[in-house]
This record gives sequence, structure tokens and C-alpha cells, in this order.
Amino acid sequence: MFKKTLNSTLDTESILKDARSELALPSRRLFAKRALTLGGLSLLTGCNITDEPSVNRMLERISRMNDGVQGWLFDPKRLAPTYTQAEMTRPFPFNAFYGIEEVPEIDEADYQLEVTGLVTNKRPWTLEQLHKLPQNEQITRHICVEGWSAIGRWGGIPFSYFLQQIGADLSAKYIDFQCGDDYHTSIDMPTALHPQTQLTLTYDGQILPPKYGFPMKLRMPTKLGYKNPKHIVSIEVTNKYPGGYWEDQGYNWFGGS
Ligand SMILES: Nc1nc2c(c(=O)[nH]1)N[C@H]1C(S)=C(S)[C@@H](COP(=O)(O)O)O[C@H]1N2
Ligand SMILES: [Mo]
Repeated sequence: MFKKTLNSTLDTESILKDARSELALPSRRLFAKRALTLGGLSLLTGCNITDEPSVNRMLERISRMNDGVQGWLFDPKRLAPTYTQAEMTRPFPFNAFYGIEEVPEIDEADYQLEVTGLVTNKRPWTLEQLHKLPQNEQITRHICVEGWSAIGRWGGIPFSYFLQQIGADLSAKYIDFQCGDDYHTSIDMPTALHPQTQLTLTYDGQILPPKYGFPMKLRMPTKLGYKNPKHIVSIEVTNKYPGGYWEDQGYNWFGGS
């Protein structure tokens, strides 16, 4: 879609040339080979390249990102790197489409996770029931397209295990997440089944605090920050493209691997 605009107003080759020099990567490197196309760059930065300012913004974002993390963001089968506790970013940044003083307060007692769509078991889940499911931990890097990244430690249920518990149709295309703050985003089934995709209940060994998404978020180290929904209140398995809060405003739907 943006190709048409680009042909008339922008010079594709010169954008790529600038991107290459921002990245200073030799062409044989994985990232350069796989992603140094306009599509790959817009995927990486979340920028919809339709005009000169957004091209500049894209180049700025690229230059700020750590090239070491870029290769695996594009390969759904590879594991994202993990880190040690000493490498954790403290404090872990807060981000949302509103300020920290507007973080939703979700009442634990009333909370139930709704499950809808292509699943055999539509029973809602209390937090207590969720905490009883098998849990694991990861120390991984979260990358935000706004130009920062941070390493955090998250604990929760392997999402593929949860999908089995609800009898999800694993041949369905999408999973949509509705959040307690009117945010929503959706992911593809291969990412949902990725071993590092986690229904996250804790941060750094403690119950997930409100600012990081109480009572639960989806943590995917193979996806950019905006694909990781916080304050999840319902999950739908579907074949109908669900889009998302930022995706509907032009951010790339895949947003990562
Ligand atoms: N419900 C909800 N989830 C969300 C967002 C949001 O505004 N609302 N923002 C996203 C973005 S852009 C980022 S970078 C991360 C920030 O998560 P953090 O506050 O734990 O750092 O949450 C993502 N998930
Ligand atoms: Mo973000």
C-alpha cells in the first residue's frame, strides 16, 4: 500500500542506503539480508512509511536500536536471548497510551478472565485457578518502538499450555486480547505457541504490579512492546482478523518475528 506513495514521493534506494549506514551492518549479516527492505524496516520500527517525516523517524529509531536484538525478532522459530538477574533494568520503565497516574485498578476479587471464540472450554478463570497452573520464568528484553528497551524478569503460564487447557482450535489464525484499559492487540497462532510466549502473572518474583499490567499480561520476547498486552480481561481465538489499538493506527500487525 505505501509502495505507491513512495514511488511518487520518496526514493526507495536512498532510504535503504541511509538505513544501511545508520545500522552500519555488513550486508552478509542476517539482519541485513532478511530485513533491509522497506517492508522489513517498517516491521521493525512500526513506522508506516508514507512521507518524509516518518522516514526520518524510522531512521532515527533504527539508529537507536541495538543491532544485536534484531536478528531474532524476525525468526519465529528461534528463541529470544535470556539474561541474568544482574542484567535486569531497574526500575523497569512504565509505558501505556496514557500516563502512569491513569493505570487501571483492577479488583482481584471480581476479576475473571473470559475465554471466547474457537475453544471447547469457555469457562472463565479466576486468578486463583490461574495461579495453580504450571508456571515458569524468563529474563528477557522488551523492545518498544518509541526507542527504548529494558530487561525484566517475568513469571507465568506457558501460553501454549493455557491454550491446551481451554481446548483452543490450534489451527485458528489469531488470538485477540481485550484489556481493562480499552487497549487490545492480537497475535498469530505460531507466536501464541512459541515456547517463550507467557501468560504473565508476576514481575521479579512478585504479583504483577498495576503499572506492569495487573492481573496479567502476555509476555512475548519475540514481539515488540505494543504487541504485549497488559491488564488482559478476555482472550478470543478467532479466524477473523482482529487488528489492535496501535495496529489500527498504522503500526505493523506482525510487530516482530
Ligand atoms: N493494556 C495495555 N497494554 C499495553 C499498552 C497499553 O497502553 N495498554 N502499551 C504497550 C506498549 S507500547 C508497551 S512498550 C508496553 C509497556 O509495558 P510496561 O509498562 O510493562 O513497560 O505495554 C504494551 N501493552
Ligand atoms: Mo511500546
